[in-house]
Amino acid sequence: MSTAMGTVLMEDAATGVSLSVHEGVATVRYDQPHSPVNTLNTRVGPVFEQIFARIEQDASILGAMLVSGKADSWIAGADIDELRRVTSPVEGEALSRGGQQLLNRLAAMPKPVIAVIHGAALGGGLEIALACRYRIATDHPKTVLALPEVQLGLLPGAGGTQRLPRTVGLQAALDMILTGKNIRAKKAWQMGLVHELVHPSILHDVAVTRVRALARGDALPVRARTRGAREVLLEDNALGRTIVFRQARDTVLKKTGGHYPAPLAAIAAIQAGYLHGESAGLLEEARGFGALAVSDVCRELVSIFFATTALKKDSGLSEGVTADPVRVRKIGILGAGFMGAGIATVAVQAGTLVRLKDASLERVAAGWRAVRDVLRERVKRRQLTRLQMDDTLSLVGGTTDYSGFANVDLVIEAVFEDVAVKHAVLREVQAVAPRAIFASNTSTIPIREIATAAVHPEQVVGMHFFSPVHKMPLLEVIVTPETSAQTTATVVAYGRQIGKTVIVVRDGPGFYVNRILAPYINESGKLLDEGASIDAVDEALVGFGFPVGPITLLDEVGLDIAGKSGPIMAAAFGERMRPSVTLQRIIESGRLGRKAKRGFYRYDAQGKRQGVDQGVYTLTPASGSRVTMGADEIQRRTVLPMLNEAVRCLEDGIIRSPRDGDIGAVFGIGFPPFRGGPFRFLDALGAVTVVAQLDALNARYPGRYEPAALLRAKAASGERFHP
Ligand code: 3H9
Repeated sequence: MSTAMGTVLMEDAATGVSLSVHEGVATVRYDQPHSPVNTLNTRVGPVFEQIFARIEQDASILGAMLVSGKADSWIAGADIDELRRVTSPVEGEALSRGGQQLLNRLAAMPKPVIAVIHGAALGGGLEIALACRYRIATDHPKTVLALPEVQLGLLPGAGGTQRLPRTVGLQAALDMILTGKNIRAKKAWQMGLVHELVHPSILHDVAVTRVRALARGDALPVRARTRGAREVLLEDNALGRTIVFRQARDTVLKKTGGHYPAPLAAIAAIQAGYLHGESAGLLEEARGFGALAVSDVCRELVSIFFATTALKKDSGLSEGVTADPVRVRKIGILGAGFMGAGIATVAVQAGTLVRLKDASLERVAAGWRAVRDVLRERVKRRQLTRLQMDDTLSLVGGTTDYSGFANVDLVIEAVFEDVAVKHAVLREVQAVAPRAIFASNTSTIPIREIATAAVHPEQVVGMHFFSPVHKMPLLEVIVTPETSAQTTATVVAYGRQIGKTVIVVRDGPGFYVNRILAPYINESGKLLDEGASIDAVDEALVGFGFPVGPITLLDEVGLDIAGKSGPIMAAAFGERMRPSVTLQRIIESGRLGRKAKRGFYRYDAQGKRQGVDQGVYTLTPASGSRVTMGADEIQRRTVLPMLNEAVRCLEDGIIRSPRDGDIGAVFGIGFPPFRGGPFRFLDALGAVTVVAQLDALNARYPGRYEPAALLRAKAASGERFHP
């Protein structure tokens, strides 16, 4: 059969792989059926194998190009769903060996095969490209290259640990493999990861020319990778490399607290390649891949990947309810402070027009500068051009009145946390923009209470962003019984448009994230009441896997802010949320935390943290007398109430599912990703064990550790939260 692409030589409908040839240049096209992306699975491997054999044997073929049939993505790596069904290290190792052999074959092809990349080339996808003779990519924002395996608790298992360092240098490869970060097309070209960048419109034609040239044996113009003095000094000799590997290991251990085995296994595989040659490196890579594929950490990280993916498609509406989201083109933001400016920053980057309103022009200007500073930083990192920055900044307009609000689709308020102030702005907004959705970014006031001032309560909703907005991935959308389906659908869709992972929760004090945080923070304070030391508490919880300890978190958030929410939570939930004496006294003492350079810790003039402020101990009921508490005890006393509260939120219908509860905790407060989230962690511990531990604590501290009824029910039935 002949098509525009030439004569089709082979076609496998089941995998979507085809081989065609046109005037000597073959095209291997991958278009996986029923899937938005191309993945590598055990079915497609043998088909590629046959195609490579055909290319080699067919005298009419000079060389080939490997292209994707998907509009904007190349190959997204191994099929993660298939990987999670691996049951033994031996099986995982065999999978990796299979991938390595296929790509070794590709790399050894006497005829040139080139990777023609438009869209994401990730994991095994990039490993295929690395095995090709030449890589040509489009200079397009959708074209990104990465080895994100460590983010799934894995290592690149199809030769990536060997080919990448030889392609881009050891340190650049370590950086990519140990972080999994995306490399944009231009950077990929600068670092030598791809040979050539072209505009998408000429990709095909240039690729054909390159195949012909390579087949003729012509040398192609290759951009010589500039190697800095550091690279030459450290990478070209064994001693220098030993230093690089040691530093990489130290950095990984410092960053991960030893909780993530994948980066260390990747380093071991890369090092084995340098020390004993590529074959030894590949063996180590496959061994590491097999062991990691069945590890608990991998299982939890993969669960987070699938939960996040599922949330991308979730409308946020209850089952059976449908509503079309309104397209949000222009928004108003009330309050140009830290949060307001942060929201404006993410909004304009998604192309939304923003009206930023505050009481004075000075404040509006300060908000505008905050947006500009984030964009400038992106220019500095070459993620944005100056022109793009100027275009983006021009989307922010400032005002001290409601001018320009008449046609906004959505207003987000980030004004002072006072219900009277919220009511006033809500009334004003509904007068000037009656059709706009009104979203509150409050973290403490129930949305229902705010909505009492509304003419259109169905248009009132909560959008709880986390600080700093441009970095924190979560958005908690809070709905009241009166919030309309269209309001919810619109806000959820918009949250996603600005790059957030969105969970929809029901209204209630603290919503979800702050509610589960409250008993954890309070119990940490109570440990201080009993004489535990501040650093012991923080260290125990960093040891558990939180990014910072609870006492540090209080200093970071601000003690005044924590002081506001404490009484609200205690009024709503009683004993188990009552703030500790130490917490109350430290707030009364006027300490504000890091922002005022005075909190539980001391800070220098630049705001850099020094040590614990020993003066704080005189404020504790233990009045300076100290007790030694083990990390285990500290973790049990603080983490169990957080898990218990998460179950109560599920029981009360605050969250819709354990999945949302896990994602909210991981993305909102940094609950250790390798533990999968509160519900997955509960499943791992077993409800019976947790109930027994809570009962024992509750006997010692009545009313604070009473297990949630649903948790008891799970313990009795033996059911898990996740299937
Ligand atoms: C690896 O490669 C190991 C090798 O080194 C060694 C092998 C021996 N597998 O995110 P989206 C699905 S490890 C299975 O909504 P986007 C996804 O679940 C792998 N499924 O789209 C969803 O399915 P559904 C390393 C995958 O445009 C649909 O595609 N690779 C995979 O926002 C759409 O996804 C990675 O870690 C996969 N690899 O983002 C890349 N990829 O429609 C992981 C996607 O049924 N993937 N799906 O809900 C991503 O980062 C993003 O999905 C991507 C697209 C950027 C590709």
